[in-house]
Amino acid sequence: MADDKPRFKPYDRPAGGWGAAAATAKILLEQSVVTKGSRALLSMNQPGGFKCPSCAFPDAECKKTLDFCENGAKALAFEATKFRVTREFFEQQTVSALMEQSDHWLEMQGRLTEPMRYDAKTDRYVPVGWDEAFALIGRHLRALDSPDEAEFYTSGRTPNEAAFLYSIFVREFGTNNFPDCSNMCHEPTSRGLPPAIGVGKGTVVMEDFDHAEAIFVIGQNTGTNSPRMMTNLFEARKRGVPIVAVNPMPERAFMRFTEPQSVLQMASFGSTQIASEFVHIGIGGDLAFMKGMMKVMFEREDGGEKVLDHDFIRAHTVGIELLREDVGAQQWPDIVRISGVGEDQIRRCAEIYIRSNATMICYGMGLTQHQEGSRLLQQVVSLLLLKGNFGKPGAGIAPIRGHSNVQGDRTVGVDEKPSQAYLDRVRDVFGFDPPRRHGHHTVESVAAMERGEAKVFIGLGGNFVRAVPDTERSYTAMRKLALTVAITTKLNRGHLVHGREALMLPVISRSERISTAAGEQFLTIEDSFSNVTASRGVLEPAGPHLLPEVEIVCRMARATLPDSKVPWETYMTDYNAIRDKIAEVYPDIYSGFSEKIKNPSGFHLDVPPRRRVWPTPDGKANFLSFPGLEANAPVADPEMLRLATVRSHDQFNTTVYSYNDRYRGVYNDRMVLFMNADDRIARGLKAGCSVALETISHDGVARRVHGLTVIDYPMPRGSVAGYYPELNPLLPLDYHDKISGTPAAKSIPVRVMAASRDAANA
Ligand SMILES: Nc1nc2c(c(=O)[nH]1)N[C@H]1C(S)=C(S)[C@@H](COP(=O)(O)OP(=O)(O)OC[C@H]3O[C@@H](n4cnc5c(=O)[nH]c(N)nc54)[C@H](O)[C@@H]3O)O[C@H]1N2
Ligand SMILES: Nc1nc2c(c(=O)[nH]1)N[C@H]1C(S)=C(S)[C@@H](COP(=O)(O)OP(=O)(O)OC[C@H]3O[C@@H](n4cnc5c(=O)[nH]c(N)nc54)[C@H](O)[C@@H]3O)O[C@H]1N2
Ligand SMILES: [Mo]
Repeated sequence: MADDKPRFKPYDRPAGGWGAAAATAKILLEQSVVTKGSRALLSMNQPGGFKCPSCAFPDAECKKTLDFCENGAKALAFEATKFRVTREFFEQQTVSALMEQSDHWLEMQGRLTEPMRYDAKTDRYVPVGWDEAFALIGRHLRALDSPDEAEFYTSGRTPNEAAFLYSIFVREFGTNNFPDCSNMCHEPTSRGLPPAIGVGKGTVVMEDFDHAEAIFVIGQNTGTNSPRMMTNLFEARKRGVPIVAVNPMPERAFMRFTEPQSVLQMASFGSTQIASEFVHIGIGGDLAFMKGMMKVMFEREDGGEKVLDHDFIRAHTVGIELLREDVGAQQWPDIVRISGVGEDQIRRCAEIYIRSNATMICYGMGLTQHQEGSRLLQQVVSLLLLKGNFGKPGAGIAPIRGHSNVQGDRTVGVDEKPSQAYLDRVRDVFGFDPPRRHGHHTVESVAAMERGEAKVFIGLGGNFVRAVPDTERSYTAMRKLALTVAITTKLNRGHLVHGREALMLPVISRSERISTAAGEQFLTIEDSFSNVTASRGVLEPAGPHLLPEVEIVCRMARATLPDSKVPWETYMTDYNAIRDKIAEVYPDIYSGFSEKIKNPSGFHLDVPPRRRVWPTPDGKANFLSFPGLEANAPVADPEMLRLATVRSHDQFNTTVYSYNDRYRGVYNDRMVLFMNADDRIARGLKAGCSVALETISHDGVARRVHGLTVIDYPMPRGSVAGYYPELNPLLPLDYHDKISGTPAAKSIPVRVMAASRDAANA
């Protein structure tokens, strides 16, 4: 718990700059890794070094001698920490006692050092040998009535080599049950974009920032979650490029930012206003906002002006008529009411868009995590298509991915709905018949556990129970399992909420060296812009008993599949042999992998829309229809507020580094509710009072979170925000995007319940 009183003090300094530099130094000190951490930081994102374990934003093409940010340094410091969780630690406390500790406390205990097995008799984790651990996994998996009774989760820090082998192992075992962190994240990108442009990835590369004439950043907190992208926005701003930030929270980095890489700004305490246009959108208002922009464009066309790229539309697209009809039917008062944005500002943004010959639209969870996230993204595509913003320098769609290799994991086979063509390739390359029926995504896997149909859960990284919706329900579901396995670096809630038997298997992390019988090995990852680069750890592993993720996957496979057709022994030691197989399974994008990866800055995986080639069924880019203005089902309840669950500046997903959120001015507390003062007053609440939130739903389940301190914050009326994962109990499992299954974590309908005596207005 927080050790001090909660404090709210608006942050009046720029984001980045000396504040970030001071924070970086403090973290290295706290984790007692100043020398080791600083040395490692010099290798991070440099040729011959390792890839930052934090976000998926690409490297800066070696332009900088240092390429990391405060939050990358944080991720590294917490990975390289001197603190250790040993067998003595587990001797001293039961799992039930550990359950009482906060997520922050669990994280602070340090790196796991040896494999552990849950002992039900003593309610403690006890040491287990690696061989015994793999044998236990093999026994459980082989005992299942059907391979579909197992769920194989992946979190996006896993490198390509481990993820590829995992996907082969699980398919040879016989299921496509691949719940993945991406299912809660950019799955609307993976599922929504292919019908529109033929690929489920972004279409921009780093150089596009240098050629863009306008940049929209929608629903993304860049300064906190992809800080290195601020450098690109800063450079673009210096060139006079308009930057439109669309967000219900006036995130600090868009307002004022000091570029830590700029000697001049650092020396002069200067800062730059990054957003030339800040659009203070209501939660879920983006569809209406974009339709408003399109309406302006069609109106201008009707008036005889030429604002659309007609040549592009004629040559490359189908379906504009339906879009035009739908947009024409939308009325300004509705657009303004639902978006929460004034008509004049929407017209101004449309003007910026019309004048620009090359526009990039970047987005994050503020767009994906809605009930119609996938279809919403298809309208981002429509907006871009209207001006031919694909396949030219400076233009395109830019989903800013989360985990450092989440995109790569999907590319190399972690996919619960694999294509038949891919399965044919796996069959031809490996000589076994992979299962053809589709498997479970994350939400479906929790439902399967709940029904008692799933028996085994294996987590290759991540903190599944804490990341998924409906916390209590998910805990109960998880506890029904026969075996849970966590392949992991550090202690988290997912190890404490476990099956009847449980294993904790510690791994060598991204920043650490991997040596096998065949010598030192490197790994590869794919960033948000589809660049594949090598990652070589430089630090000694956190302990002598840790194993690389690749080896863990190979040994699970050997223990489970005695008659396997795959040479696991070879892959365990020689990672080039794995890359050769990746090249065979994906010849279109990965041929010559082992050669190409020798290039110090890696190589780019082909994204056909960059060449104006559309791998859709009709070979065209499609304007897909999504009538109306709402990205979430309207709720007829006058008390309703839309809740967005967001990240603070001091967390990485479920990992809580501290209780502060510097840029939003929150200190010593995460149980806060950001609310517009008028919404508070309208509910008769005092500033700073404590409230409970309750989800508005119709399934008869009461979902409440108590003890939230109300903070008067510049939120649009009707929109509130608080922190993930503390507020996950409010997110119903079934409240998700229908196409992708992604939980609508940014638009939970809630009502405020006055929770304590001081709540009523004085
Ligand atoms: N330091 C750090 N870096 C990270 C992570 C981390 O936890 N910490 N997580 C990584 C991962 S896995 C991911 S996916 C990314 C996440 O990076 P982001 O996408 O930036 O994640 P969030 O904090 O969830 O919030 C996104 C933003 O959406 C806004 N928003 C909420 N609702 C709406 C809406 O209806 N419309 C619009 N336009 N905006 C809205 C919020 O105010 C917030 O600014 O970051 C990655 N990088
Ligand atoms: N309400 C709400 N829920 C959300 C979100 C939200 O915005 N709101 N965001 C969603 C999103 S975008 C995501 S991506 C998910 C995140 O879901 P996950 O990816 O499951 O969660 P993380 O917190 O990133 O996982 C952290 C754990 O990964 C392990 N780990 C760290 N590094 C390594 C490594 O190198 N190898 C291995 N094997 N393990 C490692 C450590 O044990 C650490 O505790 O949460 C989702 N849930
Ligand atoms: Mo994510």
